[in-house]
Amino acid sequence: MIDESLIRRLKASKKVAVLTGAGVSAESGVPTFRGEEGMWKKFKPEELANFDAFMRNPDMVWEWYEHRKDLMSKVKPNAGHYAMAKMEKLFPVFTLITQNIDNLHRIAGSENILELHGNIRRNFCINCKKQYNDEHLTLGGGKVPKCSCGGMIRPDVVWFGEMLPGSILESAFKAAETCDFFLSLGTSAVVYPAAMLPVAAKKAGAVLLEINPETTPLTQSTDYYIKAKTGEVLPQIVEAIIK
Ligand code: BV8
Ligand code: ZN
Repeated sequence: MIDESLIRRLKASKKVAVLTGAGVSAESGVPTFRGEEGMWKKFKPEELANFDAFMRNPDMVWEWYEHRKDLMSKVKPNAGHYAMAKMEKLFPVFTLITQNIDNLHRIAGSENILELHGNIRRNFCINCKKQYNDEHLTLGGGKVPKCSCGGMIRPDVVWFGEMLPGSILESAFKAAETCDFFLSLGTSAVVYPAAMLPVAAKKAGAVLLEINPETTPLTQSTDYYIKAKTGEVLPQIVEAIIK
């Protein structure tokens, strides 16, 4: 049962901001990073999601991303993504900040999306920065593709040790620091600077809700913590606001 006061305070909000993590896509079949079945169990982030690993072994890193591109092209948004898209229409100001690179929020119909860690459908040449969408590349060869200038092409995602896109991060902090209500959904809240956003929102006076089947380092600072899957509880929250 969702806390009455949570719904009342959410309904009364004019500006809402949301941070989503891999947990929101788990019910679509996209493996998370740090959960039990998490991807990082098999790989270490330092081995794959960083520029040095790519330069040391471009084909291996590229092949890992081809595997994830293939997986993400086959999955569909789940009820949690659709609930987020509906929620966007219920508030005068609604900002969806995502750490996910799987494009599922966009496919589910969300519009105002800040992609903090990039998007796996996009790629660029490390030499001349020319952009290549997946449809411009022949995937599946397991070999890093080459740009017309001869440079290697990499996925347009933020690797460890890399800066997040400046203007996107700035807009995310602005949304967090000016919202009335902040939802932290399906994230382990351990990757920075994204993990600073819910804390910044709380500090600026927002009501802070976390939805996650596991507690996280953020849980103790929340106003509300719902121990549940986002795909199950987000539609109930949208239902309750519309009523
Ligand atoms: C940077 C790449 C520095 C794309 C990823 C302090 C300040 C600044 C940086 C740091 C800092 N401390 C440490 C750092 C370095 C590092 C960092 O944070 N390390 C951590 C691990 C300690 N940060 C960085 O390197 C960042 N860059 O700051 O650069 C800099 C500064 C100046 C100049 C130059 C450089 C870059 C961070 C981005 C790294 N890229 N991915 C890709 O291949 O995917 S990170 C990776 O983790 C993903 O992007 C993912 O989005 C992100 C966060 O993970 P989550 O989304 O939370 O997923 P996770 O599996 O962890 O958790 C899932 C949760 O869902 C779980 O809690 C689970 O219980 C829950 N769940 C499961 N099922 C459900 C569910 N919830 C709801 N419903 C369900 N059904
Ligand atoms: Zn190039």
